[in-house]
Amino acid sequence: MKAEDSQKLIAGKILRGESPLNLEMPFEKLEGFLTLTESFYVRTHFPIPSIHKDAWWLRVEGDVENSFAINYEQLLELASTTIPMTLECAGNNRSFLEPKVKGVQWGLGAVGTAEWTGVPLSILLDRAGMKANASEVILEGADGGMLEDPKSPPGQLKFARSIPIEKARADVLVAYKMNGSDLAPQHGFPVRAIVPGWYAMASIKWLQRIIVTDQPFTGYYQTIDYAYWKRRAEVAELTPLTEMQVKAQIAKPAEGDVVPANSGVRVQGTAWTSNGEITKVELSTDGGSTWNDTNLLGEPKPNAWRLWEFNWQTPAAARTQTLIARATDSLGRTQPVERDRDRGTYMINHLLPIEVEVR
Ligand SMILES: Nc1nc2c(c(=O)[nH]1)N[C@H]1C(S)=C(S)[C@@H](COP(=O)(O)O)O[C@H]1N2
Ligand SMILES: [Mo]
Repeated sequence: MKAEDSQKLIAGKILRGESPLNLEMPFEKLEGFLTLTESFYVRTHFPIPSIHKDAWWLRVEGDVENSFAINYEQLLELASTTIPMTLECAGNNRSFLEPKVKGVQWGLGAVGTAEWTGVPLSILLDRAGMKANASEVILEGADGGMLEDPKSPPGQLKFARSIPIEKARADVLVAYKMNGSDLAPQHGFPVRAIVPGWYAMASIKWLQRIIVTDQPFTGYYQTIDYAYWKRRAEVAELTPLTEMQVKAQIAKPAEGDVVPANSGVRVQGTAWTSNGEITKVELSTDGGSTWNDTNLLGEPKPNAWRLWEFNWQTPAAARTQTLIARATDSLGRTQPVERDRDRGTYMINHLLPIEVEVR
């Protein structure tokens, strides 16, 4: 794979699309455990809705005893919690797929970690009182429009996704702060969902409606887009994407970088998984022939990435070296060597070699 030379930068981020707006963090700019809001990738499907917080209401409805609406001021009065959490777009790393596939051509930077502050969704669900048959919660954003995809519904469509009741009650946040400040418009102002451990399409921005239901939700972004082929008795079924897959990424050095020969070079990156923690990140500097354990930094935090580093003693002679990182988690899961094509254009976590010039 080759570094792209002609990347257009907007305020330090790689422009992947103007309308809808898609911006990627150059991953070699990794700042530390937390990603600054101004560096954080942006993924939108429709124009960013402009919502005044005084005019915003969140409705909780469907299979509940008491449907209600809550405004911004009232939401901020409820008990809140703050957690660091990694958001990764399900299409992160797509530009490395061979053969090429459709979709935003993300490199390494459609991922970031921020501190999110919000009200546990369970508090709102308890207030509404879910009926006994409730099985899922649909989260709907205020953004929408018409799509050209012949498989999309004709007319207006809103961005919406569902999560099972157990997950909704467990750790989902109705968030109004990112890294200690009000959400920025592009990140979902005034309020977004934060669904820990799941690919970021579930973390609905510009949240305006929570619909409790006893039926599996089969909306466009649930079953046609953001779905993959899962085999049951060898029959492929379109299955909504859910949890992030275990992955390590190398931030520094970056693809094509020149590093000094016969020197100590610090290789740095991040690794994450869902539902467990990262227990090991290995690094190969010889294209996968031999592997070294790297140092995991800091403490593990649920559903947030872990920084790692390795002090690489570079060879004395000038040559191209291939670096590969490989993460393993506490559930014994590790990254596949080969791409599973049933995953379509999503869930890209097979091993990704990068080439570095030793000079
Ligand atoms: N309402 C709404 N929510 C959304 C989206 C969207 O287009 N509309 N995009 C989703 C996708 S695919 C991703 S990767 C994340 C991106 O969040 P960010 O822009 O804050 O990084 O938001 C998710 N939530
Ligand atoms: Mo995404």
